[in-house]
Amino acid sequence: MLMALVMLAIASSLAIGIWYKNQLSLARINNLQKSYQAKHYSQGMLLWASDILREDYAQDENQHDSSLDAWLQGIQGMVVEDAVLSGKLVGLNNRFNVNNLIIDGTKSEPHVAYFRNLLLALELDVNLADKVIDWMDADQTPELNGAEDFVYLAKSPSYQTSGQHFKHINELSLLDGLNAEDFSRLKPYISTLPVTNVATKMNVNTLPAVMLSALHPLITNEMALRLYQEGRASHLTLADFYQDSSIRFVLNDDIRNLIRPLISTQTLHLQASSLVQMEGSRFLMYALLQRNNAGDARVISRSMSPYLP
Ligand SMILES: [Ca+2]
Ligand SMILES: [Ca+2]
Repeated sequence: MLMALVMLAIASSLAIGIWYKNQLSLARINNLQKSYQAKHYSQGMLLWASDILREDYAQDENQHDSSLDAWLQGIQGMVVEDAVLSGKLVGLNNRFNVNNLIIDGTKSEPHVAYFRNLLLALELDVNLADKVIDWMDADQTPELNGAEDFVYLAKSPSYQTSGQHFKHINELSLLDGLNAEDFSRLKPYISTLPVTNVATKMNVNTLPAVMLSALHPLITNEMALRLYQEGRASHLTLADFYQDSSIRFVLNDDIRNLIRPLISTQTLHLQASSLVQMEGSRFLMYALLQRNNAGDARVISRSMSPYLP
């Protein structure tokens, strides 16, 4: 009798074990199916984004972008077969791309000058520019106020410079002399977009006033605020920007040529985010898009976390 009871107990625990295992693999398959489906929806939304961006330039003979553009509205809560989809596009050319400081292996002087002005305007240590350059340049010769490996190797724990462009904005927190408070002050104004032999440009229509004033010491805070137009600036071309009444008589041709390589009236880099909601699961995905002059966007990279903080 006792033996029979023990056998029954073993058999039923085995049965429960098998049933549990089956349930687990069913749940796993279900999850896998869902994430596969979510990926497809997210790719669909990227196609939608690239259509919208192409259409945006097709309908605009000046092919310019501002904070008033329709593509900024995104889509919210679109119901499809088995999911609810939301998608959003955010322009990234409203920040200074620190990777522009080294173009094609060489220091880019207009960008170095701009970054120094920006640091000054933000009341941050201007020597940081040299440290950013040393972090990226291939040599071990420090800039005047820079820091190469010997500075970082002396720290505890020790580490080294990367000798290449920044991959993520948080990498800057490793820079010598940049404390957490200063880094959080700088963070909203910079990006780490990939560059090869061509610098990325800042869209003057989407730059905050402090970044406009950093373009040149002759642009005062008052002028920058008028240029900014409370975020509604929408200059069609750079010529149009230079003709703005607030700076027209201040910037001569030499100054205009000096800052021309830094700026444009286009937003060519964007972050696309997609949220797919399916029976209690949420899938949030991000992609970095680069647009060509015809407005066509291609995906440079994908990520499960946002490109910008
Ligand atoms: Ca270096
Ligand atoms: Ca160096």
